[in-house]
Amino acid sequence: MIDLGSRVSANASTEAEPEEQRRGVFRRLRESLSKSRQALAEEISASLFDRIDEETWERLEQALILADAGAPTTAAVVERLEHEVDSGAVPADGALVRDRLIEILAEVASTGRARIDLSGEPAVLMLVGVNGTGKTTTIGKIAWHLSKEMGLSVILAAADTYRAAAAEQLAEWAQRAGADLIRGEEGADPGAVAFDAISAARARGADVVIVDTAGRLHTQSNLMEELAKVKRVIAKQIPEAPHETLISIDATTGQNGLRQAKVFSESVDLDGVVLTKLDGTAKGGIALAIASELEIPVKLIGVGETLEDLRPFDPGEYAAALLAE
Ligand SMILES: Nc1nc2c(ncn2[C@@H]2O[C@H](COP(=O)(O)OP(=O)(O)O)[C@@H](O)[C@H]2O)c(=O)[nH]1
Ligand SMILES: [Mg+2]
Repeated sequence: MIDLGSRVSANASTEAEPEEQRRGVFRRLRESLSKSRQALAEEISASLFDRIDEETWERLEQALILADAGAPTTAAVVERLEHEVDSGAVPADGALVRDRLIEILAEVASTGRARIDLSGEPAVLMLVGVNGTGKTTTIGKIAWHLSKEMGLSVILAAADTYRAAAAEQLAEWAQRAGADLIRGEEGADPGAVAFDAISAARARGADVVIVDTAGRLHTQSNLMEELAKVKRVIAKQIPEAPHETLISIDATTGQNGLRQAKVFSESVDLDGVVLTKLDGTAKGGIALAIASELEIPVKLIGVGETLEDLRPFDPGEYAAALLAE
């Protein structure tokens, strides 16, 4: 069960995930991160921390760079660990140094605001991001979870009105997820579609509206203006909305994804990142770069193409899945 936010946990049974289920989830996360694990393991071998010298830190640095953790984040992590070992704060024992590395990575990957806010009535979520990064798929997964697992009523808004295929694709996900769909004519004003979806949600007493948006227009500035406008239209109906503006970042693009997040965050306030396609990449370290360089929390991760392949991002679980033996 994904805990997407306060309303969900208030409605849902308060029992914690049974230990067995938790282990199963962790095993699957490890499997989805297997390419990143392998890439890291080539440098960070079982014996890397057994004898600690200059080469140890160089290899660790190399490993994190290859995993796309980014230069500033890598330098900070390595410096910190090296300092802790040199000063004796962490004993120079292979297993202990590795455990401490996992802790540091988990810290770097956390930003402290990871939950999805579903307290709005309706709660309005908006997905932005470059074409092909996984917006529509993620919306389908979130809708399915909210609707089928949490019993919430969900309306999807097809505000990517530039391609007829975009609305079609969202319609398919809506059907699978048991959500309603609001769409416009091809070329309709995206803001108007979002507006209609929120009106419909209010009229029907729906719990959540999720707005899909275009990922490409003639120019980047056109797209950014357009997204800012959709947000303004939404805010006219509900001043605090959208309650969550999430950017989807394709983990396989590594540092490129980081640049995309920077560009989008200059025009639209971002509340979080959905890091997709973690299942197919050796660049899983990008979560570290996003969290530490952008200070935008990674809230959800996509680990496959089916409805169930969405998980909340748990920094501790993630760091352990990447590096624990
Ligand atoms: N392996 C994998 N594929 C994904 C994931 N999320 C999305 N995809 C695939 O990425 C492609 C583009 O996704 P789409 O939702 O259409 O992207 P959009 O253009 O941003 O709406 C599709 O083929 C999806 O199946 C994921 O977490 N893992
Ligand atoms: Mg799409």
